Amino acid sequence: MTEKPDTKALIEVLSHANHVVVSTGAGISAESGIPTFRGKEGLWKKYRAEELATPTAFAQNPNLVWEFYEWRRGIIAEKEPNPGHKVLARWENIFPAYSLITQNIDGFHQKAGSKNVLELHGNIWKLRCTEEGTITENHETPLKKSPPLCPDCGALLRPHVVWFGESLSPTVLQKAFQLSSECNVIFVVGTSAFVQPAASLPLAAAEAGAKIVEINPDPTPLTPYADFSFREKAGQILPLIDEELKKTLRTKKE
Ligand code: BV8
Repeated sequence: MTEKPDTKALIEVLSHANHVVVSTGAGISAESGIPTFRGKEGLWKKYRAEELATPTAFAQNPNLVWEFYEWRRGIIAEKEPNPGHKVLARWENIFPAYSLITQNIDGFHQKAGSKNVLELHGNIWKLRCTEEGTITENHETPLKKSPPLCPDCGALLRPHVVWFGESLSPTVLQKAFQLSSECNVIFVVGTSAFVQPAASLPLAAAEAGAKIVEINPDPTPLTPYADFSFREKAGQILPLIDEELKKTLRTKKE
């Protein structure tokens, strides 16, 4: 049985932190009603996501891959960010330096008010021309035409997301590792910590001396490395941590 993390000690660390990084996965959006990948009703179950979220699947059957993304766009369009997203948006203004990195493509951190979000795997509301590489925003649910075609050259448009077997943008990846190696604390929220290279960010942070705070109802491969590991739902524990932090920062100001 893992002992309960010492929230007081965490608040003490946070109240002296110069740079806090938060790295999120699908679990931060679970309480908004968006299926995770590996959860009980996860995407993995209904679709073999790792077989569909690949360039090969798109080349072989763009209609099926677009059906998968249209289904997800439809769900995301009907849901709202939850209290966990909102706390992470508020934290943008309370630490001397703060960075939010996400594996998610749902855009919910931005919808909750976060201004600076480093999207490792792209965004489901962006489409990219498979010929010219031009990127456009499109929020139609359902799409007027599926699969969508480029208005300029007529080529297929694809979701502007990073598929399995595709490399992440080098600039985004370099930035993510730089932020992780500069921070004092890294929160890792709602990720099964399997998918690389995102799963390596907290280890890079720890190597540079940062404390790791994990928030996940289930243990993950990261749990043994975490300095604080909350077996909680993000939408519940983040508001509690935020309340304690507010009290401490208020007393510090007085
Ligand atoms: C790359 C966008 C270089 C698309 C995603 C062997 C062969 C080939 C490749 C590899 C290999 N080994 C490793 C790799 C690399 C591969 C990989 O990691 N594979 C995995 C399966 C092992 N990675 C890549 O391919 C990456 N590119 O490495 O380039 C390269 C190039 C060629 C060949 C080799 C290497 C690209 C990876 C990006 C893929 N795109 N998303 C889309 O979304 O459709 S990944 C996608 O899945 C997500 O973005 C996310 O990253 C990942 C899912 O993970 P999570 O977010 O953690 O979600 P999950 O459901 O798993 O977990 C949710 C967690 O939340 C759970 O722990 C649960 O307990 C918790 N939870 C539930 N409720 C709550 C909660 N937590 C808090 N509160 C709650 N309420």
